Amino acid sequence: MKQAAIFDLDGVIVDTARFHYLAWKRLAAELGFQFTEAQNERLKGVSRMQSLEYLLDSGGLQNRFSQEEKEKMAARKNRWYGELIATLTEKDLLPGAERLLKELKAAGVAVVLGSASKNAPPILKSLGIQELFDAVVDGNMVQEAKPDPQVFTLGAELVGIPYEDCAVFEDSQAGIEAANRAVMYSIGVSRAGALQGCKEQIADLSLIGETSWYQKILLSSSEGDQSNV
Ligand code: B16
Ligand code: MG
Repeated sequence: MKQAAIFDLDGVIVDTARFHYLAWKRLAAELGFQFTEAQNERLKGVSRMQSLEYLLDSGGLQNRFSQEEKEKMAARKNRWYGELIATLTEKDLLPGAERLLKELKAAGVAVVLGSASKNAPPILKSLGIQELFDAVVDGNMVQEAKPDPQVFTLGAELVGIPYEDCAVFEDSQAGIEAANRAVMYSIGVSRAGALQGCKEQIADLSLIGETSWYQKILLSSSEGDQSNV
């Protein structure tokens, strides 16, 4: 394998962002303030504890709680989130995700997961797509959260591909920054507005054919197959 495609999970392969939002909103309501979808954008891609800091900040409650209290709040949010993700099935895969993963595998591109989520393993299981990944990096395996590039660089190392031969698919600004810091090719996947600094952006993975990355990697690999016939 000469290339790797590293996929973020929440917001790229599956729409769990709405579940994160519902669970954080419920915590905000308990704490006595409203939390909007626009405020939730800042939480995408960042770790659970950093998300909690942003949430408390948006409610004007920063520096009010001890570490122990914050850990209890994050655990409560994660319990609610866990109840929501338990309902996921393969029907919740985002458009084009499964097809692209299979196509890449067939073309000999290493397929890697690079997610900040500590819940990634049960989510992949519910979606029934674990076997499509050559390597999985999740929030349990890294010390530094996005925008630190560790989640992506570890993924590249696990499949033995140089960073410059990796493309990263990401829906969050923190993730695009992490990919760029690793000097990987960053492809934004979002319909929620422009992601700053990505090399290309598509609304969802079903539109991958519009990217020059796809033309270069997948079309050239299938032309190679033809010439070998
Ligand atoms: P958890 P990704 C990220 O997943 C989410 O985008 C982010 O909103 C969440 O806070 C983070 O995982 C941690 O998730 O609480 O499940 O460990 O987008 O990197 O796949
Ligand atoms: Mg994401």
